[in-house]
Amino acid sequence: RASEPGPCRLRRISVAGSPSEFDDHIVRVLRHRVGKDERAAKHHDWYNAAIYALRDHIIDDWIDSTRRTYETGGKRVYYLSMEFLIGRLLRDALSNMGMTREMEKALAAHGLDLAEIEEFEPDAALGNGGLGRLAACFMESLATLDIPAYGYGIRYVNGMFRQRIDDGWQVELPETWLEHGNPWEFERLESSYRIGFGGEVTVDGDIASWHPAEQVEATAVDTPVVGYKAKRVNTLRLWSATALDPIKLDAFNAGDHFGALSEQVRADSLVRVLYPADSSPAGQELRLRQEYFFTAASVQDIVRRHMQYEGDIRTLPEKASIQLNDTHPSVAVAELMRLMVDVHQLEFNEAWEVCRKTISYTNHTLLPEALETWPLPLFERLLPRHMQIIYAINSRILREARKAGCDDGQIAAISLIDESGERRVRMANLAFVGAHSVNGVAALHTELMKETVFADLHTLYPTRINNKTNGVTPRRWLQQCNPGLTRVIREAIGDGFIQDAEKLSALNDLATDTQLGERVAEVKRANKVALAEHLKATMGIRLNPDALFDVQIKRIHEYKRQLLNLIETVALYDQIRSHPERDWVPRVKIFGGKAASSYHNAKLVIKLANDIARRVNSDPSVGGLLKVVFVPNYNVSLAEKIIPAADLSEQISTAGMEASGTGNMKFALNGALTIGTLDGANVEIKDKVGDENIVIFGLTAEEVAERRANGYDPRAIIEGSRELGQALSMIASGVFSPDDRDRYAGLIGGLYEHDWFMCAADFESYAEAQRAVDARWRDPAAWRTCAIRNIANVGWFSSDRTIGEYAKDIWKVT
Ligand code: HBZ
Repeated sequence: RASEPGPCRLRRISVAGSPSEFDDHIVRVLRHRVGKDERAAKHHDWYNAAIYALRDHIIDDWIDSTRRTYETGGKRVYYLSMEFLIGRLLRDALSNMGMTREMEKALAAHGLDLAEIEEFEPDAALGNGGLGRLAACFMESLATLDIPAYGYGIRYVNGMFRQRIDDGWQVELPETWLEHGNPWEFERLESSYRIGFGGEVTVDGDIASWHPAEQVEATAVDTPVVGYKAKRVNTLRLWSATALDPIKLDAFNAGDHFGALSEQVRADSLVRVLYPADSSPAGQELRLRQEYFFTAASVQDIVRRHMQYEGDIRTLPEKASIQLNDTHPSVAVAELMRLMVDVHQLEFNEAWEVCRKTISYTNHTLLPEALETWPLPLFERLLPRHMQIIYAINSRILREARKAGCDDGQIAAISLIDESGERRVRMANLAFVGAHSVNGVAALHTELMKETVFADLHTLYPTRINNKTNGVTPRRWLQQCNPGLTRVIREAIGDGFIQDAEKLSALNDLATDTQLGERVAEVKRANKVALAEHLKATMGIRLNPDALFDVQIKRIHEYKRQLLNLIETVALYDQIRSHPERDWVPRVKIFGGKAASSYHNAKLVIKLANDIARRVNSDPSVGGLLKVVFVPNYNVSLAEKIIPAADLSEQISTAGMEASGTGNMKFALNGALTIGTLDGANVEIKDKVGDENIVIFGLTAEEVAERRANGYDPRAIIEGSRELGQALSMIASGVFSPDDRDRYAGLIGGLYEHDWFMCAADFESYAEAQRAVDARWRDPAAWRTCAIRNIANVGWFSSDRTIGEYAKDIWKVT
């Protein structure tokens, strides 16, 4: 049997087993792989030894999983994503391997603390935000559900930038996560492919051939992804780039020392940085090159594997499902067609069938400015053969559309080429037509996809769009980040919920149980103390753990409306100063998030948060009733510390603009109350937890659209609200920026003029909702019941459920 231990297999150490075996293993690894003896080893050496030793165990399961897939000849899922925001892996791998206790004991034998060792691991920040983190949760759930899968992406040498706050301003520093090596990865030199760019296409009879002007080599670097209880270990395959001719010796010998290295420099640049914009495509040639580079390498790898085992490209859809995470890998449609038509000489129509049956596409945004398009001349210069294929696809599609009775307007909207100005290739349309399934990431988002960006394509292909509401892995986002709460839940209802999060619903029967309520509250308080200690140590700020911790952590974007939260914070500050005698609920307002480097208003919002924090935190008249904190360098590891400590989760985007959100799910799972708009997955969270266990405010998506269409006058609203007007004038007049009184004049002026994101329209209802939150807080027993009801009813938002739906409806894998 495939799962039988081979001769080299390590013996799995059970919890009951002797800790010294694993300890011996670590010490051996420390000597022979790290090259240190126990006495000379520094913390970092132990960190490496711990991971290498754990890895040895993982490898056995990894090899078993791979072998099992080959032997059963099952279908594989390929998740193509420009981003995988996996964060740290040690705790996740230990926990899913069931080896946390062994590791703790083994390290303790050397006077080391696992929690301390964990802090040495850099975050693998290979993503911007939700889209990249979703890919990471999906990889974990795929392994947990025992679905054979590969994640394909780019091994960025510099991931998401590190954010430093200098005098309140965001400063971007390079992320150097690979500086001290990466003990998790395996370079696979045998899996490498030549990726071409530019050049020309020749035709011989029916056969076209592309002769690229440049080529680089893509080499696979694999990281194991361990599922819960190590049922399966899948592969995250990230591509690195090297020049075919790293040093051109003739140039070098002729004295051109830089020119000799130019090819390698060009290759390096492909995998050097993650573009740090999460909503407006960079539109630069290097980005298109990155997209093609990783997509082509992945598709070639998939086709090679298929041909090696099946020998017939026409059976590809039976053995492979390729999921495109947004449009960044859309060019897969053209690349797969090119391989089938030009290399495997399939007839175009037959290839098109195979392509569509294999590929599916997930959309993550409706923001029109976020939809990727490429100038046609750039696309054609870089990928001339793909451009021809796209034209060929387009003519097929437009003929179909004509036949179906589409008018000129509809034809123009469906076309893969945007002809409205400078001609551009529409990557979303390419993905849509090249896929058999197009899904949104929350129910509302999916409906809006049908009504807005994809309205005409949806008319032509009415069954293609479907919904797959996002989810998060309960292993990382409950079990690992909140061991205290996990213990309390386990003692109440057993530990089935870790594998089947919907089992959390058993907590409903205990929602009013005083003892459970108190235990949940104790854990929350302990998590708040731990966060307060962390922020004391890292930022020097003192927080009262008995205050309400009110948290908004996510990318900084106008549609997410951190500004609305800040304006309300200022209004509250003003109120507390004016009426210090009232019974205020002490609050800590916690903000965190990065702004795209070129996003001026988002960076200004960060500065505003810091300016407000400085003023409010040093004002003795608020008497500690209000504290404002902007936590620098928000990332996955910080999320793991902050979310378990939150009382209130801010999910306040302008309705219709947040595709789903996934932070909203993590907070609720950890017992926070949500204050939010009817946007993205908030709508479904409300349905699950019930109206009385969430605080909803603001305009609906429909009302937002209606106001935008029929004229919206923010000035009138501002002038009609004393509280809002007062808060805005405090900000605009420089109360928080005495060193530069006009700093926020433009930002606030914009609210009077257009206020696209409707902060003014929603202010009053938001402020009222916040006071309703205060009222709830004053009744601790009711608050605890509400926290338990949230935990009990959001199990559905497990990425296991989401992946189960993809597997059944889209990929047809079991
Ligand atoms: O994807 C997010 C959505 O905003 C959020 O609502 C959703 O929950 C999440 C998962 O479905 N989108 C992103 O995070 N998008 C990006 O990070 C992004 C990155 C590069 C781009 C465009 C978008 O070029």
